[in-house]
Amino acid sequence: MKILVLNGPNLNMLGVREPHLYGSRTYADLVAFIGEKAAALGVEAEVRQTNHEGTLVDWIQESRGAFDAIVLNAAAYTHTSVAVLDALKAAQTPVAEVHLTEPKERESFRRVSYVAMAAEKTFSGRGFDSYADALAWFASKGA
Ligand code: DHK
Repeated sequence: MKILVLNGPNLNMLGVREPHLYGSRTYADLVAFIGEKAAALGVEAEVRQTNHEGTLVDWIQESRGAFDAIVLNAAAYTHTSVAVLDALKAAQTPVAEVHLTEPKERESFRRVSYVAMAAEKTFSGRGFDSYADALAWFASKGA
């Protein structure tokens, strides 16, 4: 099974940005963590990060037919991007939404999730383990 793991804006700043919320581990640590979890589950994970909404849209479109599933942390675009939602609907690649934090317990503007409108399931509030949970869920159900 091939899973595309997409990370949105500012996740490249992990380890530096608001460590009281996002932790002290870096984006490189996250990529290594996902690689280890994927190998243990026997799935293939390709991990990408961008700060640009259009790039996220391009990658979601390109996933169609090329990947079995998307694990998506669209970061701030989760709460703003109709373009990301439309791309997810167009691509029709099964999607799991992930977040390191629990957005619903933060500021009110984080309570809306456009990604959730297309995602099969949301995994949040468990730091890096939110990604592990999403990978394990796709691995167990066979995407
Ligand atoms: C990451 C972000 O950058 C925020 O904009 C989201 C998400 C939450 C996270 O918890 O991984 O609101």
